[in-house]
This record gives sequence, structure tokens and C-alpha cells, in this order.
Amino acid sequence: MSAFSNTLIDRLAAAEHVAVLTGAGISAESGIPTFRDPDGLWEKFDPQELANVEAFLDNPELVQGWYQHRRQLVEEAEPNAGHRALADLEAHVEEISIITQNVDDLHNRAGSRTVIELHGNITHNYCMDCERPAEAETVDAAIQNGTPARCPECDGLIRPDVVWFGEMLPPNAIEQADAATTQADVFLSVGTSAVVYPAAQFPMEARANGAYVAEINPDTTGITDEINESIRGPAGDILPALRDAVAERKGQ
Ligand code: BV8
Ligand code: ZN
Repeated sequence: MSAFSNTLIDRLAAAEHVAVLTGAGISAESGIPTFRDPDGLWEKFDPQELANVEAFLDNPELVQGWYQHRRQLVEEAEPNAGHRALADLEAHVEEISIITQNVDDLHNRAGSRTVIELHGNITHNYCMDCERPAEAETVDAAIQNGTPARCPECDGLIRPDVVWFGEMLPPNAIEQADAATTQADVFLSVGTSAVVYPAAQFPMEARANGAYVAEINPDTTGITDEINESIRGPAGDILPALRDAVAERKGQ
């Protein structure tokens, strides 16, 4: 008995557009802690303490240090079978867009071609004042010296290129995510607790536009009761099985 329905395979095999919203759960099997699971990142830190501008201006070294630690985790991590299965699915469905809340670059590294980064990318840094991109080495050197990392051009504080709470998401990412969502015949929500907005609205928007919406998560989430199908299991197992089932259905 497979974890997902024949309807989902039929819909994916016939789909012109597939959109996939991913969250920290898809990277859990790459060894990157999620936010809200028991061993999550925010068990130790409160998001209000770190992932917002006020906290950063109040204590730039603490926040720069936290992001440096997470960037190093990301650099040591590899895409897992779930990331790779999404990249493989490009060969079996017309068009697939990955809308990710994650800042870990793993979808790009797995080879997915259309990756919409709603919350930015932790491997990039920039100056808060002149907005010039900043090298990670500049941040690492300053942290080594126990001083806040500052822009070599204008001495402004350097920050990670991620969206903090209370900050607008990049307008072009929102636009692309809206377009992918409204066109989607099938919408998959993978590894997200669906509590952070505006990202959590996309599965509902897809549903309202007539898409077949399925979720992949070992747990229930904020949207479990509103969608067509809830597949209980880890993305690293479910997504490869889904890819194989679609390939078989299409005789590929
Ligand atoms: C904005 C980048 C406004 C930085 C992040 C009250 C109600 C509604 C909204 C709000 C509210 N109060 C405040 C808001 C707005 C706020 C918000 O949504 N807050 C939430 C907490 C209530 N949103 C914002 O502030 C956004 N901006 O609204 O701007 C605005 C408007 C106009 C003008 C100016 C401003 C900005 C939100 C972006 C914040 N940045 N990240 C960083 O990474 O440090 S959010 C952060 O949470 C990450 O991006 C993360 O991806 C995201 C969501 O978390 P998840 O990915 O879902 O991760 P989580 O740990 O929660 O869940 C993991 C799931 O995986 C679990 O379900 C687990 O079961 C599952 N799992 C575990 N293992 C596996 C698995 N699944 C599959 N396989 C496995 N193996
Ligand atoms: Zn500068």
C-alpha cells in the first residue's frame, strides 16, 4: 500500500504546471535543523531574538555569528534524496517550480532549474547602507577578531541576504510564486509547518484556483485539514517514490 493515492499520480502525470512549496523539513535529512521541531534551531534561540532587524542592530555580532554558524552547516550539507527527486521530476512533468522558504541553497545544488527563494539565501551577505554584496570571508574575519563585520567601502554593517520577520519578501519572488501557484494543476507542500506568512498562503491560493493540493510531512500542519491529500512521511522517502510512480505512469 503506497503512501499516496493513484489520483495524485494521475494528476502529476497529466499536469502542465506543478508548484512545490518547501520548508525546513525537506532539509532536515541533510542534517540542517528545522525551526520548530523539538531539536530545532529556535529551541535554543527565540526567533524574535535573532531573525529581525532590531535584534541585529542591537547585537550585530550575535546575529552575524548565528548566521555564520548556520551558513557553515549549509556549506557542509549535501542535497538529500528529496531535493534530488524534485530535480529529477523536471524530466517527467511539463513544468515544475520550487517555491522555497529555505535559505540553504540545496535546491539549486540539487539541480532544480526554477527555484524561487522567498526568504533569500544565507550564502549571500550585503552591506545594510550601500547594499554592495559582501564576501563571506569579510564576515568570517571580523567575527574572528570579535568585531561586527562592516563594509570595506562605507563601513556599514554587513547582514545576511535573508528575509527577517517584519521585512517584505523580495517582490519578484512573490510575483513568480504567485504566477507558479495560480497556474499549478498540482501543488505540493513539503516539509513546512505552514505557520509563516505570506508563504503559508500559497497552498490555499492553489486550492482556490482548482489545483490538487497534497502535503508531505511526518506530522500534521496548519493546512492539513484544508487540502486534498496529506502524505505522512519523510520527504527523503516519499518524493523519490512519487518520482518513480510518475515516471512509470508515463512509461519513462
Ligand atoms: C512580513 C529567513 C510584513 C530567516 C524566515 C501573526 C499572524 C500571521 C502572520 C504574522 C503574525 N505576526 C507576524 C506575522 C508575520 C510573520 C509571520 O508569519 N510570523 C509567524 C511566526 C506567525 N511574517 C513575516 O514577518 C514575514 N514578513 O509579513 O512582512 C510586512 C508587510 C508589509 C510591509 C513590511 C512588512 C517574513 C517571514 C520570513 C521570516 N524569515 N526565515 C532565517 O532563516 O533565519 S522564517 C523561517 O520559518 C524559515 O524561512 C522557515 O523556512 C520558515 C517556516 O518554517 P518551516 O520551514 O515551516 O520550518 P518549521 O521548523 O516550522 O517546520 C518544519 C516542518 O518540517 C514541520 O512541519 C516538520 O513536521 C516537518 N519535517 C520534519 N522532518 C521532515 C519534515 N517534513 C518532511 N520530511 C522530513 N524529514
Ligand atoms: Zn557599504
